[in-house]
Amino acid sequence: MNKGQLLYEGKAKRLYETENPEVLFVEYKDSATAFNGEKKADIAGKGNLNNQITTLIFEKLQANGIESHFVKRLSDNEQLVRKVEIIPIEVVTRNIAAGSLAKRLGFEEGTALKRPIVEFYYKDDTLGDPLITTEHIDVLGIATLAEVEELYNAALHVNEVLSPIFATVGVTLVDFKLEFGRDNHGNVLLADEISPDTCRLWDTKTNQKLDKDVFRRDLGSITEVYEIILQKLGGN
Ligand code: U5P
Repeated sequence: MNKGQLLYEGKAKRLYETENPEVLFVEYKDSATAFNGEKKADIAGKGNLNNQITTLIFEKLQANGIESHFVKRLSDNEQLVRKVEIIPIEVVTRNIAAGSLAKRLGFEEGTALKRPIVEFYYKDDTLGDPLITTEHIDVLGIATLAEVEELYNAALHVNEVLSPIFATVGVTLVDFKLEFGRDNHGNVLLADEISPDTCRLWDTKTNQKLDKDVFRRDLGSITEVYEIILQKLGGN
């Protein structure tokens, strides 16, 4: 499968066409960004780590009956995925209060929530990815109500599968962000990546942060902690 024309360059990945109109080539970049792109750095090896971690997670989800756009990993920083049109909603699921939930509602970071919460954010850099309700999504025509329900249920299902996978290797899945897309037939499919860039992962015993908060908050080397996650998930 050859890399064709560059279709899209995001903060962490580049997407290329292939000769197959249903399949795209994804290249993971060695860049880290936070706070809507205000903080940026090039971090050697990060693309490789996220490509490997995302691969392992999508494979584990598939083994548990959750399909995604993932087709296969091709190299250190490249993978093939099914082509979808991304729905501009970030679906965030939370088990423990942290990040913007702690900040916005005054929860103490680390407070266990009595049940998982699913939130929707409108993916729009100029608006700063605001929290958005089901009604906003419907009225703005971003997705149908049936699709919103599908995203909600899919997010909880992913949480049910991933939380115990992380728990058995001593990691707490605090929260995570998912993205979905529509394929050529209009089916909604889990897409993008699932990695320490898009999840909060805490060492269950020590509460050490093993995710992008290490970069956001200048807590040390992110490649060191991403490497720990990769090892724990069975990578090498
Ligand atoms: N998140 C992303 N991308 C974003 C915003 C948030 O992946 O643009 C992830 C964070 O890494 C965290 C979760 O795991 O969504 C909730 O983030 P926050 O709303 O607490 O900042």
